[in-house]
Amino acid sequence: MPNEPIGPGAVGPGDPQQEGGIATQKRRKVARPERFKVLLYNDDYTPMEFVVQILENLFDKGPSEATQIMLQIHNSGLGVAGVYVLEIAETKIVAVHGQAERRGLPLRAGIEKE
Ligand code: TYC
Repeated sequence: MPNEPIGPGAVGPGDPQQEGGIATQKRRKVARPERFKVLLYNDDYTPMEFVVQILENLFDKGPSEATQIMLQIHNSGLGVAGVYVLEIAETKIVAVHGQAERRGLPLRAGIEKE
């Protein structure tokens, strides 16, 4: 039902749709876009400082949160760097791999539906 009135109850006095000439607002169902976790994986060669930098620069984490996430990855094998709509998540992964490869580091990122 695309054009349900927003307010409760039937059209009547006080209903925005009855207020002649005033733009009325309709409820529209907008699908919430699916979101995806960007994961970082542990390895034995990437320096901890590099992972913290990636988390700060690409995933907008502060220094303390970036360090926590890096340690979580180091200790458990993987961690969530951020959650994004698909196109942004994919772009972040390309950026992680690009920066790691430029430094000759094996750091890998992946994606998982939230
Ligand atoms: N395990 C790495 C080390 O000991 C650190 C590291 C953390 C690497 C997180 C990758 O995603 C990673 N230098």
